[in-house]
Amino acid sequence: RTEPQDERTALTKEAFQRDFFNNLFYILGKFPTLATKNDYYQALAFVVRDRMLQRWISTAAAYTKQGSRTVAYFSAEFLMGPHLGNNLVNLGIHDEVRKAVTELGLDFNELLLEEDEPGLGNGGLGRLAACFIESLATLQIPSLGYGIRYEFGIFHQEIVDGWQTERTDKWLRFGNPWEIPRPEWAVHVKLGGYTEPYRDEFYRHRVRWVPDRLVAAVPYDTPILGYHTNTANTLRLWKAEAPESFDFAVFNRGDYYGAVMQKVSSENLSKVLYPNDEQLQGKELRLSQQYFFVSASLQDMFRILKIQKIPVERFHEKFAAQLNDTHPAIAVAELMRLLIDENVVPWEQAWDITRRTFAYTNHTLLPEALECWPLPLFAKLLPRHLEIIFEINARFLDEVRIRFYGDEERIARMSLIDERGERYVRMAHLACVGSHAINGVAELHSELLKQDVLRDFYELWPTRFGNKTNGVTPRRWMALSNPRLTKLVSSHIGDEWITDLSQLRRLEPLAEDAGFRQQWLDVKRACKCDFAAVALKKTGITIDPDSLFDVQVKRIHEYKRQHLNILHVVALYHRLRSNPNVDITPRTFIFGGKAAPGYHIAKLIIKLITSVGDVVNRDPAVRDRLKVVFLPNFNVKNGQRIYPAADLSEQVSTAGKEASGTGNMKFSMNGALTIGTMDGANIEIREEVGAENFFLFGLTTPEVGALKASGYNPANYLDGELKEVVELIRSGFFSRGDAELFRPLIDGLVHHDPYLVFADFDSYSKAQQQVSAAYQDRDHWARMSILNSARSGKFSSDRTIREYCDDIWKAPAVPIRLLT
Ligand code: 26V
Repeated sequence: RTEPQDERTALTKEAFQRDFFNNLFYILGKFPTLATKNDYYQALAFVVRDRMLQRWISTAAAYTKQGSRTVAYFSAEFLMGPHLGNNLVNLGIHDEVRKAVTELGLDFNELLLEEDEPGLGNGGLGRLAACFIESLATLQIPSLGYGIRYEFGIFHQEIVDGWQTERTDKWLRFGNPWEIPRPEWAVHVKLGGYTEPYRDEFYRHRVRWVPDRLVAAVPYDTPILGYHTNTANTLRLWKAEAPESFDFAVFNRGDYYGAVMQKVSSENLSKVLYPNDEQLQGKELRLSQQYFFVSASLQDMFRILKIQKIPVERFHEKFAAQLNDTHPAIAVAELMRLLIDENVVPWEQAWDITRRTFAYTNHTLLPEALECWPLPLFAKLLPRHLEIIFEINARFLDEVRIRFYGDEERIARMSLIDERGERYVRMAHLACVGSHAINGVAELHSELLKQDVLRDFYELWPTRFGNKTNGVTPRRWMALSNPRLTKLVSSHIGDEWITDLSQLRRLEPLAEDAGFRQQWLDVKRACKCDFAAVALKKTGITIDPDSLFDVQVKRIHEYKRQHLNILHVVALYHRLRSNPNVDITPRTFIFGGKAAPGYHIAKLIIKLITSVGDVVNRDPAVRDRLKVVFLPNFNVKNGQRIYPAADLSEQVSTAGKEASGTGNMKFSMNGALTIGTMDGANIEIREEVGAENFFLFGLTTPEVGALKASGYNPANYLDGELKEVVELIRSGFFSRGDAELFRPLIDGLVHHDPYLVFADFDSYSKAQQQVSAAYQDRDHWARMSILNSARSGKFSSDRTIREYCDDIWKAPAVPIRLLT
């Protein structure tokens, strides 16, 4: 019997209420007087989970029976954000459940906020993975997300005295109702030790890897619902545990305490997510994490082949595996090892299977972000993989040698091993060589990959390169986070836009409808009021919902140029102080984002933002016309409240540095206008919404290159307003007279300015004047805002995933019939 008991799955308000109390009693062991808000949240979560399980089991049964072609999305990060609201939306029971809960006298939104979000990612790359698996489910594509179940996700940021401080993210503290552990499918992952050749029972030459450590990988499964479909796919995250059966005594004869310590250290593997922009090179634990989840996932895929009775030689027909950046690139060597050493597949055939299985997405051009592992470390942790990589490299370089006769420099550049000094394994090269498709994440980025970072590989295999412009899911980023806008839009064009975002185009004629424009502005204002309440609660700062909300939320990084933004804030302040009656558009500058804990300049940028805020917000001469808010702990949950409230989206990276950006898309969908450079997906957003609805500024990528080549000297730009701004900061005006505090930041700009903040300042400042003028004409602004949203259809992750499916994965949809 696969039939569920229908009293646990009925979709009526009465059933929701009854099951809610049953869960409080039977699962949480509480009664209302003692129940906390979190207990109520969990009781509700289990109401919803019960209603997902039939879909989940039906989906798994269909895929197993049909042996469906399956996408395996390999990612070290999945930045899922809270599940409850999204599951309610995708099940189509959001409003009914809200009513049921409200009727019980509980605050529905407050319960949703109780969920500790799984912040298992740093930013764009991890959030992209989350949008992708949601789109895959909505498009009914069989797929598995494979990653790590970090016990501690991205750190929690607090602002103390204007500085960022980090606290550990204890998201599992109260348990996680969305996951089901599957210890019966645990696998062993080997680490360290040595290799030795031997002859098997058929006298064949084989290699044995004798590890010095084993770690158990236990899968924890979370269902990922498609929107209004029966599909519920699986996110499978691995937790590291000490293996039960491993005989440590063999390796630690008599050393009982040593063996116990090894057990403890096994569990460290999935303990914590590394923040990016952190010096990772040489961090053995990070490489261990990568290998841990990749090996566990590939072993899991072999297990699935076996139960579906598919021979290992057909691995690539069953699975398309996507490498989300180079973090899982060791998969190329691991699949080779599993095929050759454990399944006795000959090298040539194993290599063919491997290449047909993998495709690689690059997410950054920043040279410091390209992963390289010191050879000695690699050899110590993964001795067998290093041998396999040497063999892959030898064969690969033979191919290069023949194609580019005599070009030894090219061979050194392309080698999987960097041998210019200390030797390193180059993970991006391993990913390229082991993949049949390679892509960037926006048009410009994909072009720059071909011309720049991966140029040699492009010259060798031009047809393998392509572009897949990023997208975001309209379910979370509109339907869930902006119910007012959703209601307004659906009342005019129906609700098909939620799964076919191009239909938003049907709003275009309504931009000319004065009544609609007023409704549009009313929605925006209501979202701004909501956010103002959040900002007041979290920062104590009162903001005016009628001011222009100018927002920059993203990781803090020099290339993203939050300092360009704050310099402009200081310039406006300076104008106001120099001429108190100057007519300026009232603005609220909202910042949010985390700096990597070891990235000192990024942390100093946060301190500068909060310090400027402290002065500007309190100065009576400003008369509240400018406010600066740094909203602590920017994460998915906060993002859901910020994007709908924004008037202006700051996308101001140095041209050529931001691979794509995805926040830019969330803003535009929700009716914010963009002030931005010709970078990443900004270019494509501008192309879609029209140049007249976008505030462009700054140097282009070729101009950046030319300026740098000609010997950029930032001091040449230090005149006029910029000079006064810099002097004001330097003087200690924003640091209680401490002229030293911001010195590293200011001196860095004046003498080096690697991201051309000064070169772009003037152009930025002029574009900001156009923004201010445009905002005065409310009617015109409303038109532009509507058109931004109406023309954002391209940036649905459904479109992106369709392209991956058609061009790379060749994975057809498999509709699910519910088992009854
Ligand atoms: C990593 C590191 C590590 C060492 C120091 C500097 C550094 C800088 C960045 C990174 C992260 C690289 C991967 C990443 O998150 N890329 C982001 O991917 C998004 C999704 O494709 C894209 O929208 C962002 O533009 C891109 O920065």
